[in-house]
Amino acid sequence: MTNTVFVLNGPNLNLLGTREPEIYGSDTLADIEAALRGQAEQLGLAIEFRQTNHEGELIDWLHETQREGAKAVLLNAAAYTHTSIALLDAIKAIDVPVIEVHLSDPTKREAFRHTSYVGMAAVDCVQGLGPHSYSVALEKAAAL
Ligand code: CA2
Repeated sequence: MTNTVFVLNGPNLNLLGTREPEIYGSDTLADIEAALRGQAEQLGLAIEFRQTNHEGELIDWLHETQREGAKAVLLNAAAYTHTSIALLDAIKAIDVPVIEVHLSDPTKREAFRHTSYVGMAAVDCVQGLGPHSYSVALEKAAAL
């Protein structure tokens, strides 16, 4: 196993910081990445930080984490969280532990966000803390 933690971000998160700050805060994804890199250095971890708007690419990347022997995955699958059985199957198909991450708390929002397919296979979940969700999730990954 390597000391690399993959941080995988799903659709529309490239637009973070541009809209709905009352829900998601005003940090951009680049801000979150920078903070996480600093924290990872302290923890002796390497970070592979990515974002895609494509479901299949998230699945390819999950498979890649297995080939690369990643320590863990932090996964904010965004809306695919609530729709993608393919993502659920991909998480179940790898041995790498996946921690589900959300900026907001989907369980306190619309009913269609209450189902998480990612959560059915993830080892843990951190949500509702804004960008700090990523930081708490990285601490949890370090402790795995
Ligand atoms: O709270 C989260 O992190 C979510 O994963 C964010 C997703 C949403 O579908 C999930 O239910 C919860 C939405 C990501 C879209 O992010 C944007 C933020 C600001 C501006 C545009 C997109």
